[in-house]
Amino acid sequence: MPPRLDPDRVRDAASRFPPDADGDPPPYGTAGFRAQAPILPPVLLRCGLLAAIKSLAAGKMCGVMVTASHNPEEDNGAKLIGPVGEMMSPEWEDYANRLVAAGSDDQLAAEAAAIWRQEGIDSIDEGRGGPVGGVVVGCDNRPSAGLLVEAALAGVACTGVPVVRAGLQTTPQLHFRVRARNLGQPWGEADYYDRLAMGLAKASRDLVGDAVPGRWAAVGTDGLLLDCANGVGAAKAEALIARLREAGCGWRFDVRNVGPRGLNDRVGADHVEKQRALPLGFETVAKGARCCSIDGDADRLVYFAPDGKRGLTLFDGNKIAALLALYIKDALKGMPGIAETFKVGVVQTAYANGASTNYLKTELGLQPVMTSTGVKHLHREAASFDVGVYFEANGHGTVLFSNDLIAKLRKIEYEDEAARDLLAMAEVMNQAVGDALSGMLMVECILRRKVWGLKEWEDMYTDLPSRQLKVMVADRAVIKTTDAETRCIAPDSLQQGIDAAVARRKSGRAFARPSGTENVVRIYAEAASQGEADSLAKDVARLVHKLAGGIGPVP
Ligand code: 16G
Ligand code: MG
Repeated sequence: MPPRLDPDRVRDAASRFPPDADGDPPPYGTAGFRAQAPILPPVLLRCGLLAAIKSLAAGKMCGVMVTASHNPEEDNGAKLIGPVGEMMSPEWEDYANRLVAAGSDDQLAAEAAAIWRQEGIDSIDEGRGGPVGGVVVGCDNRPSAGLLVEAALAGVACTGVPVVRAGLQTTPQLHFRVRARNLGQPWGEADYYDRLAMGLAKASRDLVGDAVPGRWAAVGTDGLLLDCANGVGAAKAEALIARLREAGCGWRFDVRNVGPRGLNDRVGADHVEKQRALPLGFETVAKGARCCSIDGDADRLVYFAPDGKRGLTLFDGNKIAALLALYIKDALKGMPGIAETFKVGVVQTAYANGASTNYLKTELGLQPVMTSTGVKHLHREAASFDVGVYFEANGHGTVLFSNDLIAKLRKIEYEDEAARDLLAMAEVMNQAVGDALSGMLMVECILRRKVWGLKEWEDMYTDLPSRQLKVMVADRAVIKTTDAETRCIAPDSLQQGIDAAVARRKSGRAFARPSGTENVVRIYAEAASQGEADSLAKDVARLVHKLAGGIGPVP
């Protein structure tokens, strides 16, 4: 029977997963829905239903990932995945909000039918829509995942679209798999590990013609300690490492914080980046050891080295982006005459430390593009380049390669080593979304290829001292920003106040933006000294508190 929207099934499913009387449903935030798990079953039902409608409209597979990323274990959420492995467009975010706002069973059936019609699904024939895709549903390792996955599956079932239960997945794995499936490529979980392992073998030049012997062995650097935030990434990192071993890779990995309890609790990329503190379980790690942290759903990556005094040296998303961009620039030097025809770009947000932006400009001759916070914004911008590196300071990011460039590189790969290096990088770096595990392999590969320790990486540039604060407000929407969130246009006079505070500091820069995930206003400040960065952040926090209806004490 062809898929169809059965209003009775919608009503029936909605009555099995009714809205929670005590909690308002969350709005679609920066990266999907996130809330306390008990209020989410009706939201997941709606996400499943919407993904099924999207899949019918596109004639392709779509996905639902049940996760709340780096949030506490009691939270959960949903990330929706479109047919090219991308995050949903703003139009579909609106649809998602409409479905979630439909409180009663009848309202939901009516709203779903309206979207169904709006997308012209009844008039999509096999010729236009192609074969029906389906919806793949995955989840992280939160205890609430089981019920929420069932709710999502019930939503898909309202339409008769085929469903695939992917079980435990990292978010980037699920994005990768949706994209691969729709490109007609192998798309099982094992295919994900294969692609990364084979890509890495080529990137490290071990399995290609003019291999440098022993590249798989550690060159001048020891193994990597990996903090998995007690999340789903732990088991997946172990599976990946097992696949690397099979391929002959002898690199040493020490996988820690493998769960199942303590998800994101003083561990993981968010903790390391925001608190600048060692994750639990790393207290006795030797000074200077190469360590990295991923977050609860393994789409963020930061590196760090313990400083021997319970603190650390951080290698955040900007440092990772700089390393990747340098590697790409070096590869392009090996392709004179051709490289000039490629458009290489780096995308950052306002959180990028000024020193990183300066490095990209002055050392690499790149002009970084700034976007608003949130992977979807950076990803879209990066996709406009032939090679687009994007990273948020918090460790979300990847490197995208255009189809055009891949085709050009394939034509010359047999005679051109640099072309092979770039093609290998495109295999290692997840082309659907930022992926901590794939980023980690690429960083490891580059450090070994360059025979760099952390010291050399650290010395690429020195971050300006910075400080982040958050201000509790009654309604964060009173803050309105422009220019990729670098300037405030409301409330009145806030920006003038920030400008005056910045002008009083050497190399000062500061901004305030409403969070997309919590009801707070976030403040970022940097300056020539830590003291000035701290006092600048405090000044801006005071202004926001005063002009934007702050609640409680000024931070
Ligand atoms: C989400 C976003 C991340 C962004 C962060 C900002 C994705 C997959 N994740 O974690 O990109 O940096 O939100 O949070 O898009 P904020 O708006 O609360 O500062
Ligand atoms: Mg995450």
